[in-house]
Amino acid sequence: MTELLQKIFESDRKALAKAITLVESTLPKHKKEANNLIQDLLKKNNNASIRIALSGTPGAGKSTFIEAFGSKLIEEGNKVAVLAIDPTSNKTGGSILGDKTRMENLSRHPNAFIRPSPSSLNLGGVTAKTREVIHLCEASGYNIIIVETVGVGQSEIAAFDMTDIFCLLITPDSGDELQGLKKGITESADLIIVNKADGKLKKTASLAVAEYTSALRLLGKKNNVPENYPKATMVSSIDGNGIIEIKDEILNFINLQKKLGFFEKKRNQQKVQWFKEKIDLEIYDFISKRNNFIDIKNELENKIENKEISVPEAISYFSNILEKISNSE
Ligand SMILES: Nc1nc2c(ncn2[C@@H]2O[C@H](COP(=O)(O)OP(=O)(O)O)[C@@H](O)[C@H]2O)c(=O)[nH]1
Ligand SMILES: [Mg+2]
Repeated sequence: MTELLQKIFESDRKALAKAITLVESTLPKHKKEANNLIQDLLKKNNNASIRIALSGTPGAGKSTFIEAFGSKLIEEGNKVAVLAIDPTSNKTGGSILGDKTRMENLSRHPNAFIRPSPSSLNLGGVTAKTREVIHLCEASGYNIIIVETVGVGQSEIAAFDMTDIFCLLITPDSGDELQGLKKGITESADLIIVNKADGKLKKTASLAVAEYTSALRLLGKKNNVPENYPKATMVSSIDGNGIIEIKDEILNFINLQKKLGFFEKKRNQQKVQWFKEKIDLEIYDFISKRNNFIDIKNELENKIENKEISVPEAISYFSNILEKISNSE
């Protein structure tokens, strides 16, 4: 075992941060080192972790919820890691600052680890690395991993693909999500959490829970999910009402998943997914570096933009190049 890995197992925060930097590096040398590290780590680590996805539109209260929920979990002796997949985070650079203040207790607590999304990578890259970061955190003793994501398309699916339970956080008056649910868009949710159930919004929140509950019933039973799930419930992240119930709900869901064999099954499928993502990136990298494909592609893109060439013309130009190469091989 390398010294770095030893330190990770000893819950050394600096070692964990260093390993994450290594995993996120795009240098070929680092990629190899990172893969070896994860390979060794998986041989030793037997941390029984829970991986929770928390999705929601900006302003739904994700950070506030994580602060309350994470603090509760830590109080009970857990170690909590919060990782973000947010493809928009490089545009809204300010949000990390906001998060630090909204997660004041958590961001200072020795048993919490908060890692914002790496902003310089494309989404595929972010997700492939987040999986590895999850393993690093688990080896470092974090037994509850929260993957936070903004509730939009690809990143939501990515979070779903690397966690054991998918929680959708919404505000009481967000009719959009209800429409989405009816259309099956938000059907990946195992738990719908109506946040801000306090003050003036409390009544609206309980109405929303009732609406979501009946919408979920209409959707019918989901495959590979226990009886009575997905479920809708409510919380106030500010006054803390409902936090314990949500924690129990999540643990109950995980226990049932384990009993039914779905937990193991899902994690195994996620391993295959991890491999596929990684290899697809490798293949793309390998191919695009050969024969200056990237240069040719960029040149064609420019020509299309300048109306010098039509899209089908550009496609056929590129196909011809590929054909010539494969004929000469
Ligand atoms: N009344 C009320 N406001 C909340 C609650 N949770 C979050 N908020 C507020 O909603 C706003 C957005 O919260 P934030 O956690 O930053 O949302 P995020 O963008 O999803 O991370 C902030 O002004 C919070 O104070 C809650 O349970 N009740
Ligand atoms: Mg936030």
